[in-house]
Parts: sequence; structure tokens; C-alpha cells
Amino acid sequence: MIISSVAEAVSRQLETVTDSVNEALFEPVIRLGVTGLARAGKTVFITSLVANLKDRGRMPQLLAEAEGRIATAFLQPQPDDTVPRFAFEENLAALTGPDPHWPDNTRGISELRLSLRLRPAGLLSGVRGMRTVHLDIVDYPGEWLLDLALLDKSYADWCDHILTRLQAREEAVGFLEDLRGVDFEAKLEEGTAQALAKSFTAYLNAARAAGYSDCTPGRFLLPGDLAGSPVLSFAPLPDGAAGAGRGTLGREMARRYEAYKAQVVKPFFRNHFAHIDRQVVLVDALGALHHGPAAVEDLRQSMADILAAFRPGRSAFLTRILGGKRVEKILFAATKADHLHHNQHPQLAAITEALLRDARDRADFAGAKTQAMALAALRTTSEARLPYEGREVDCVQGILLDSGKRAAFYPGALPEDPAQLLAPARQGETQWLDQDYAVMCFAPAPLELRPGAGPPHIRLDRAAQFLIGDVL
Ligand SMILES: Nc1nc2c(ncn2[C@@H]2O[C@H](COP(=O)(O)OP(=O)(O)OP(=O)(O)O)[C@@H](O)[C@H]2O)c(=O)[nH]1
Ligand SMILES: [Mg+2]
Repeated sequence: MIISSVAEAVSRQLETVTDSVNEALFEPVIRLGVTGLARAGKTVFITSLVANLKDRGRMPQLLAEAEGRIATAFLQPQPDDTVPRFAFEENLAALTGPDPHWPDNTRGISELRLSLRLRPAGLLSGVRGMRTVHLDIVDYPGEWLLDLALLDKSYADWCDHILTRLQAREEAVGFLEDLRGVDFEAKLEEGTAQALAKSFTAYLNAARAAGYSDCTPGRFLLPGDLAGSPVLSFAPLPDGAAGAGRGTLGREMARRYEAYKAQVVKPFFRNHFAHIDRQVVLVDALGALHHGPAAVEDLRQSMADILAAFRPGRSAFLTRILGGKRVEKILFAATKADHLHHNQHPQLAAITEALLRDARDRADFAGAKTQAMALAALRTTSEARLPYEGREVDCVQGILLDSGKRAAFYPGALPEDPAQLLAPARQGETQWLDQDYAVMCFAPAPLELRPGAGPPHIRLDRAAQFLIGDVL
């Protein structure tokens, strides 16, 4: 029995070896990471991308499609058995069903495999048969990338950093108040630890709702099945807490912070992040503009922190687990561009590019190809030219999310020069000087999908061409 099970193990091993050899030789797998801060548009992006790759009538800028080389694209069981499957069918039904609505918030990581069957191109077309490329799409919260910065920070550094930021934020008043009554040298009381963690989490949620991007530790907002566990039951404490004696609240909080790093942050980078080949970073730049200069500056800083993860050498831990592997392409996409008339899309792309400037330069330096663009994964509006304050303006029209009524919308003209927005944001202005940038929430429009065409979008085909065009 023992012998047979050993033999079985050996042959199974051989099987996996030949499988992966076959796969590597004949069926390339591209792992496409899709990330962005909360509500950036990840779920809608993936749903529309997959739907438009399956039915490619609206993908003229995807070269392989224009050349008639994509025979079919179909969903397959994903390779990772322990990662939840991306709920494609459910999300597509939400967006394109008889009562169209936006999909629910997502709680964590998920994955989907789309396989494309390709006809051979050019001279070899008569000789070579069809080939298959697998696209594994991985959806994960951008907040988890922000956690990378924690790996270099001791508990004392982290507390110092966070508490300094909190001083200036009205969302933190409640937590800072709770902190005042705490003695970190007192013996650990689980009730006190839980109450502080709750109060800190409430601050994080309020900060996110107010448009702030730096809402870490990332898992506090999306705890999943870790909710209430010790790794998520810590909070920043005033100076000196980490050095408090054994069995005290301070010491235990420092220990839990370290456990969060070791048992939550590192496994994510090791098991998921390290395997990504191409990356989309979605940015709700319009949403930040609407919230004002502080939100824009905060988005800029958070993007720099997020993109640090794509910079080799940024973290000793990452360098070790990546072992020389690099993300080959990174697309920075400003989402929800259907809120703007197309003649303002270049300005939105320029703002996105400027927002990511520092981080992007470093990623370029690392050899990754990068591009910034403005897109809408699901177009909910049409364009019109209408009178407004005595002149004609280019606006968009759609169905309002709250009232269900049709309305025209002019968000304000974005400046040609992004510095006009980013400079006041950096200088800590509290309001835009010349105007406000309104944001409206449009509902997905009821659709009649043409056979062979996916949901309407803006520039999703260009995004796909940049991300995977070279392997098709
Ligand atoms: N008009 C328009 N709105 C969009 C588009 N994509 C996303 N939105 C809006 O942004 C919201 C968030 O989109 P999601 O795709 O759920 O964002 P997410 O990044 O998956 O959000 P979480 O899972 O909560 O982190 C949606 O509910 C829509 O209101 C788009 O292409 N056009
Ligand atoms: Mg989502």
C-alpha cells in the first residue's frame, strides 16, 4: 500500500510537471491584476471587459479582433482552487438585465479565467493550427497594496505616522477622544482592545466615505472571515506604547500589528501579487476632484504608495519573493469617463497621468511599459450640446441613479494644464479657486445588446490592446 501510494504520488507529480510544461510551451497564461481603491470601478471593469472579449462587436481597437484572428473566447474553470470565482454572470446580469443596476461592493480577492482561441496570423496561417491563450483576471482591493508600506514600519513608526495624519481630520475626532482615556501600560483587557479597534475602524470607514484614499490597514475595511480576530483587533496608540511591559495593552497591540503583517499582508503578496504579469490600476479621479483639493492630494499620495509595490527594490521582502519577476505592463485608467463629454477626455487622462507622475517615473525606470487613459467600462450617457449660463456647453445625458429621471449634466471644464488642480491640492487648499467639479451618479442605461456585441464602453478596446494585444 505504501509503495503504491508513493508511486501514485510520483506519477501525479509527473503529471503536473508535464501539464505545466505543456501549458508553458503551447498555452501561455497571462495573469492580469485589476486593482484600485474602493469604488474605483474594478467590478464593472472586469465584467465589461470579459463580456466585450466574449462578444467583440465593440472592440475594433483590439488588433487581433480587427484582423479576424480571435475565433472564440470562453470562460473556463480557474486554476486556483482556494480563490473565490469572480461573479461574472451575476454582475453582467445586474448591469445589462431588464432592471439595470450597479453590482454590489466586493469584499476581497476573486479570479476568473477567460481563454481565447486564436487563428494563426500571416505566413504561417496555412501551416500552424489554432492556439490558445489563457487570461487569468484577478480582482483585488488597492488598499491591500497600501499595506506594503506597513512591512517597513515598526508599530511605533506606524502609530506616529497615523496619529499625525489623524490630527487634521474631523472624521478622527471620535477615535482620538477614545484614545485619550486609554492607559496602554494597563493590563490587557480584551474589551478595551476590541473597543479601540472598533473605534479606529469607524474612523477608517468615515475617512473613506469623505473621499480619503489612505485608509489602511486595508483589511480593516474588508475583513471578510477575519472580522473580530486578533489580527484585526489593534489600533494606533500614543508614543511609548510598543515599549510597554509584558501583558499590557500596548505590548499586545504591537504584537497584533506584527501578526497582521506576517499573517495577512505577506501571504497576499506571496500568493497573489507575486504572480501578476500585467496590471490595471483604476483611479476615480473625477470622484476625488469632486471631493476637493484635499482628496486629490490624498489620492496622489496613495497612488504613489500603491505603485511602490511595482517598484523593484522598494521592499526587501518583495524583492525576495519576486525573485527578479516583473510586472510587464501597467495601465493607469481614469474610470467613469462617461461623466464627461469626449472633448474633455484628454484633460482627464492628463490629470490622471500627472497624479501618477512620481510613481510612474519610477515604474518606467523598472522596465514596465505604462500608459494612462480615460475610459468608461460601462457607458451610461450620451452626448449633447445645450445652453447653460448664456452659452452652449458640451454635456452628457443619462438616467439619474436616485430619481430615475433623465438629466443633462455639465461637470465644469477641466483645465488643460493639470498643474492648475494639482498645485493647489499640494499646497493644502481647502477649495478649488474657480469652480466646483460636480459628480452625478448615473444608473446603467437599459440596453438592447446587438448580437455579437458586449455592453457599450469608452476605450475598453484600447485598454485591452495595451494590456494583452501583444500576446494575441
Ligand atoms: N458612469 C459610470 N459609473 C461607473 C463605471 N464604473 C463604475 N461606476 C460607478 O462606480 C461604482 C463602483 O464601481 P465598482 O465596479 O463596483 O467598483 P469597485 O472598485 O469594484 O468597488 P469595491 O468593490 O466596492 O471596491 C459603481 O457602482 C458605479 O456607480 C462606469 O464605467 N461608468
Ligand atoms: Mg468590486
